[in-house]
Amino acid sequence: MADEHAQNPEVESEENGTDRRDFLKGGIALGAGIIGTAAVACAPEKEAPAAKAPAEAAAPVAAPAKKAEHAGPEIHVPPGKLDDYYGFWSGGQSGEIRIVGVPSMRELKRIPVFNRDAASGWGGDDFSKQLLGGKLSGDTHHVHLSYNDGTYDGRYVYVNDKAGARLARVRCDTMEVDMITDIPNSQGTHGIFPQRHKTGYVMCNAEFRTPQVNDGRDMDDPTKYGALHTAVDGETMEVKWQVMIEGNLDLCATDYKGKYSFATCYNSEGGVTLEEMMAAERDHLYVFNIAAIEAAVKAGKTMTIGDSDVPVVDARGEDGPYVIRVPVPKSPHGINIDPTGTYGICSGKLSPTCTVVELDKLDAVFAGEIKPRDAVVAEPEVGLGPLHTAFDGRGNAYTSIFIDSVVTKWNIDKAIQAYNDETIDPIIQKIDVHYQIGHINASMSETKDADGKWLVALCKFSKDRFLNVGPLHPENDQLIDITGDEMKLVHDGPTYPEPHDAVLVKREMIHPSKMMVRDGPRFEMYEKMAAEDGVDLMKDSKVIRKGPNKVRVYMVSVAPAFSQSSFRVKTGDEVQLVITNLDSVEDLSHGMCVSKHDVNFLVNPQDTKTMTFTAGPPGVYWYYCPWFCHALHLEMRGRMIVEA
Ligand code: K7E
Ligand code: CUA
Repeated sequence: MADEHAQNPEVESEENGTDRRDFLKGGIALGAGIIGTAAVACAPEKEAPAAKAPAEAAAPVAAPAKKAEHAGPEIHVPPGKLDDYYGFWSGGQSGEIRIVGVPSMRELKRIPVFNRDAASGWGGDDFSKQLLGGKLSGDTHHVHLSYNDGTYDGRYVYVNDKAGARLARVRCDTMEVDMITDIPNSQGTHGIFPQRHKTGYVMCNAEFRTPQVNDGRDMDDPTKYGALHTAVDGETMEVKWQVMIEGNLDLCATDYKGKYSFATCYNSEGGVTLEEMMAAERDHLYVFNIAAIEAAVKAGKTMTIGDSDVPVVDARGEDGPYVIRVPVPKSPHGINIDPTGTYGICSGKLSPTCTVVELDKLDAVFAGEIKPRDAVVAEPEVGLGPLHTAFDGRGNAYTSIFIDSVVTKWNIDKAIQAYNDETIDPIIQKIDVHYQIGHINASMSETKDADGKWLVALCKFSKDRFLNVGPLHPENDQLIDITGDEMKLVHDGPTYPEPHDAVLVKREMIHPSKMMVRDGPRFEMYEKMAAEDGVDLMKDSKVIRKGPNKVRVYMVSVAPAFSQSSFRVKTGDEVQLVITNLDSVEDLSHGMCVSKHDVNFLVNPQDTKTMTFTAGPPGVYWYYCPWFCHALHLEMRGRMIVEA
């Protein structure tokens, strides 16, 4: 049996598919047992698709009439041809961002953000070390680009670090991080979303409630805990203001007009244990009124917390001018705004439903004319464990269903009709994904230009889909063609754990530079240093003793040589290497590696990099260019002579 499996994994899929696809349902039932009433929200008998035999569940729920086979767009991108979309993937625990070409699903680049990257030297060179402040890990979940007028402006990519409560920015010309901002008074910075009417705020949610101030007080009194919804200026990366709220803030979204931001809230109970967090049947979608908050900040109706001088608006407790709470079934997760900006769709997670909120009704809610729940216009049942929703620009929504391991395609208008007419079924199709899908996104889905071509399903488990590579399996990023009436799975993409979210951006919108762009905070740092030493970074080659134990070494490189074939320092010296790559040939990167000193960094064409280290015991240490750059690449080296 085992042999047979090894040789024919497809047979195994067929045979054991049921177990594999359904194993988490058992887990949930168990969890529900512990927490009592939670069973109601996800009782299998309440959820029709789950009760079906797997083969049946896999079939479209509303079987569409037989149609001519839909050909679909070409997924194969031949050698030498380019993809249509840049996919920006968060790297999860790897702390990075990845650029993936879509539809080929080829990984094109990794952008180190909160991690140490040996290839580029990120985390080791002086600039990144300063940005990271000594931290070398992070947990990136959500990647979003800067906007103008409802679509991407091609300038920045923002990404959160849940572990360190930070927000980083990548510039799209160099595809490097230029700024990182610490979010004050926060832990578990999770959902982020930039404003979409222009490059304004990037809103950041704190998922974990903590004592405010978190300095040892109130540790055993969770009623005094709070969480912050934070506005960071997307241009300057300064924290502008925060709103304090009583519940956990999970996913984040913004509208298309610049009026509102949103946060899903699980644990409105304010619990600190699983049982406490799941006690109530309802949680909330928080809606933040940005103009009202700005007015309060301007009028000084704010406080500060601890050492932070960021103005904080206290909006805990009742609905008011700053925030309203739309009741939704317990423990919601994703909040996604449809491309027309009309609806916010809140995915149920523990409830098999998506709650559709009509955004134009929110003004009336804030005015006290209608109740928050009156803004809900639909609540379709989509499957067990709905997490996130994407859009095709044709009125359809695609929700990732974690427990059922499917993507559910449903029609928003029909769901609204079905809210008052049970005979209408808004569900168009459910397609199996492999397995346990988390995020989902469609091409341009988070913009008004959603084009309904490709859907990416980021599956948390790959199980039998790839060769066994040991206990840690790859994730499985699947590509689905959504151009036709029916979704079609067209590609499995193994990825290193753990992409959470991805956005797909038309390639015309992104314009990376082939040479380093010599501006921004990194170059300000180098120019200041060079000015202090009277050095021209683009031509000078100098060894400058800066103190009894401090040496700065300026060098330039042109393939296949460094401008110095040797330099001298003393044991124990703090040595700072400043290397400029003068080559202006596309793709001609050099680097600097110093033998036995843990010094290794990349210097791209027209770039400068610096790294600081301590010179070791007396002796000769070869430094060399580690990037294959020339026929004489191996000769591109010199001696660091360390004297006693
Ligand atoms: Cu759903 Cu961190 Cu976006 Cu993961 S979160 S799935
Ligand atoms: Cu320069 Cu290898």
